[in-house]
Amino acid sequence: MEYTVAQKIIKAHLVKGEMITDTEIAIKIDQTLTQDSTGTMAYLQFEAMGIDKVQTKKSVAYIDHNILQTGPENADDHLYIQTVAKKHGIYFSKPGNGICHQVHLERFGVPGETLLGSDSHTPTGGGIGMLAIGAGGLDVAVAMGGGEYYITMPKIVKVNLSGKLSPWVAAKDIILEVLRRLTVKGGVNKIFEYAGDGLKTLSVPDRATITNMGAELGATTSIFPSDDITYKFLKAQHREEDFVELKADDGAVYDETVEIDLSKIEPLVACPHSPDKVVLVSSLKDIKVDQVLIGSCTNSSYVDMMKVSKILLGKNIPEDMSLAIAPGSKQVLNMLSKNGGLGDMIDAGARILESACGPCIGMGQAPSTGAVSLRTFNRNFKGRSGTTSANVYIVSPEVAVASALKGYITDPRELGEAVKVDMPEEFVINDNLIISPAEDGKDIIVKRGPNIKPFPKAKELIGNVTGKILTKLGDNITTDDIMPSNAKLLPFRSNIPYLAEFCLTPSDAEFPAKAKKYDGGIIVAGSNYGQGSSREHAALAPLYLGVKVVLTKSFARIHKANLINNAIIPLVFNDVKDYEDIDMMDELVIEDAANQIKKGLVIVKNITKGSEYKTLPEVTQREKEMLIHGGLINLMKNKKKVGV
Ligand code: MIC
Ligand code: SF4
Repeated sequence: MEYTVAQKIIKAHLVKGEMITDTEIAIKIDQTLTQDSTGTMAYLQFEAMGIDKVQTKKSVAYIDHNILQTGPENADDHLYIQTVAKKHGIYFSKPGNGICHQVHLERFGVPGETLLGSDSHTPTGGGIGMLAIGAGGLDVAVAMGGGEYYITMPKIVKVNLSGKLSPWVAAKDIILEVLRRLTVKGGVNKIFEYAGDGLKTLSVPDRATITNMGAELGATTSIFPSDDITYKFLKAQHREEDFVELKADDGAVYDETVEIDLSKIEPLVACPHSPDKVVLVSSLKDIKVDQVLIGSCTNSSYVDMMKVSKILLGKNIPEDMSLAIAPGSKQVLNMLSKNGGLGDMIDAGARILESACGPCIGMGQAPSTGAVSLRTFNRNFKGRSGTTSANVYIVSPEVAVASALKGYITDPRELGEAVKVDMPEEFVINDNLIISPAEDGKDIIVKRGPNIKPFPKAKELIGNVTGKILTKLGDNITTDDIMPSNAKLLPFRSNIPYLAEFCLTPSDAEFPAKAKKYDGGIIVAGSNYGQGSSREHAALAPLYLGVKVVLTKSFARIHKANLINNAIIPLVFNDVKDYEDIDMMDELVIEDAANQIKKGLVIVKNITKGSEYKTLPEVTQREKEMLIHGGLINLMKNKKKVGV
């Protein structure tokens, strides 16, 4: 039998099920990563399992999101994660060491291994041939405890790359082209596997930019083969012993194929407010830019930064331009500072930011009212920048820096001859911001700040489920809409009662008040509900507010799993026309809900309208049990087992 790269890794890690598309499988997880904004919950859940030491080959806890310390909350959470990590066998990457995905690629990722991360951009690891998947914190906690991870066996899409990128065209433009063609819902339950002659023209950072933004397609993950280019990258990181070659067998069968001729791609831009609103940069005329931000887990590698630095060399940004640059890791920042690249950026007028997520998650640098902001990031959802009226465009570093110099959205080909930056033969290695776990964590005391509140617990499903429609939403609602994140809210990621006050408020300001008044209820939405982040808070806050059911045209993968883990029933209309029949404040009832879920068809009665809708739970046998037992934690308790 011939296999693709993804199938080979899945086969080697398969613990339950068979590799049959659209059926449930469980895989063993080799490595986990967490970051601080989802990590506190994940570690609280891990502690609740009562396991002394993580059961993975390697688990790493990063601090990179909540780094603006305007009060004690974030620093308290950092201390909690640092001590809990030391106690339970987890490596700890201190604030300042960089963005989890960038650092993981540099220092920990291993081709052919599986990685589960409590962040939706974990697929960045696919750039070196890892099967790297984003998940909610509870799923990552279970994997740390040695439990398997369940997914629907995805379709495998071959992205066949031919030719070579033209000067000034970047890896970012390749993934923007895929997004343009397939949209933000085009990747659900799919793995994008890159192949073809064009592979040899793409470096590891290029590949990681592409797999990173596969998250914006809604994909389960994206992956590149592990080849000579991967070997050179690992060798330059002094990690050649981690290399294994991985390629698809000749004759491997893919479910779909996407053909991309790299030589035909031109500089692209995703317009406000969605990463799939992609057009040619050259088609946008006279758009004045107020702010340019370069960095994030998508485009903050050494090579990206050096390109930016070389383009800025000897030039000045215009007086009404704010340019800020955040190198992705301590390694990148250190190398730029040693070779003078950093000085050239500073000379040109750039503001240098800490190596962290920063403005990508609204932690500072919110643009001015109505501003145009160009970012090398991966998401431009409305309001995510911290300024609701801002217009955020997503671009490559080349387009970003050309526009920063000209003051208008600019095709970088206007700058003349393209700059060239080679991958270094050797990276500067200094891991003194990575703290190893204790040999024996028995005596380590975990420090818990007062901001850490217990997480809400779901209840067993008994009898009828009734509730009012608290809100009716459209298509592509993001987790940023459901549980907004910004510098003011991120410090409360371990305080669900506080966060719940802001649940769904960007779409419906009255939502928390209505949920409290009616003692919870039901959310109705269009397709791709919950796209974007892996934040479990987008399920925990509704759970706290008493939401029992979310009824939609379709769900995004990670958010649906988070709802089920927390026993909120995800239902999909059998006939999407029924969506039109429902109005806000209609009273719905699901009779004997547990039994209907078991049968796989749920009749939802609209008491107000006197009508009824056929809906599908679209859940596996195991997920049905979770919904009925009151979520994953209760099910594990009932079965006395880690992971079920
Ligand atoms: C994001 O890019 O939205 C985040 C912040 O990294 C999230 C995680 C979170 O909400 O904490 C993600 O992508 O999963
Ligand atoms: Fe951080 Fe932004 Fe990457 Fe999320 S997308 S991990 S906030 S840099």
